[in-house]
Amino acid sequence: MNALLIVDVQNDFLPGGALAVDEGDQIIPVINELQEKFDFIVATQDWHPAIHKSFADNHPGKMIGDIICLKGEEQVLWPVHCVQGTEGADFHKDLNRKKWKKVFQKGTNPVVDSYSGFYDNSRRENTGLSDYLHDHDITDVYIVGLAADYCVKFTVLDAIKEGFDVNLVTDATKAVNLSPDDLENSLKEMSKSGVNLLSSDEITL
Ligand code: VGL
Ligand code: ZN
Repeated sequence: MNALLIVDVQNDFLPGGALAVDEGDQIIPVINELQEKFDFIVATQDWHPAIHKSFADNHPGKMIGDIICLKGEEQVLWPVHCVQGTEGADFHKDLNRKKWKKVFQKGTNPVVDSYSGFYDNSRRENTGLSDYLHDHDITDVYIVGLAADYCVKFTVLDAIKEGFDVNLVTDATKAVNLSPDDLENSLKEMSKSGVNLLSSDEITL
């Protein structure tokens, strides 16, 4: 059975937000149209406490984009974003949520970041997403959302590791591109791992 997995389509990742992804809003109508083709839809939500250690502001003297070591993992420092209960953490108002079965929140542990919708970056904790999909006999996952070079990429890679057939809908994702070739490199990395890249109009279920 097929599932649509919508990653982090939240105000802070959209134009005007704290960690805005260029043209991120362009994927909203594409995702809404795509939702009509699916019966099983779940979403992830970046959901940080204000004291989260991925925020540059919580490291005096450090700047956005600096890389530090956090609990043994390389950590990019981000602007304050997706703080629990704030408008920035909310889903975009035009994103249709009527058919969503469940939202999986991530990044709640203040000392570990969590890009993937399945596991935190240290792989010690999981969100329950994998069990939830397996329990509902989901075999094929179609992934959309933000950002292609961070949360979408790591969600895709984990979905493959968890045994799903994974499709990335390329016109329903956009990248942060801290470096200009981040999107291209991410697509290459995901392809090597076995993701199927396709555009939304190619999806006939
Ligand atoms: C994300 C950076 C920090 C994402 C979340 O959703 O891609 N990126 N937190
Ligand atoms: Zn985050």
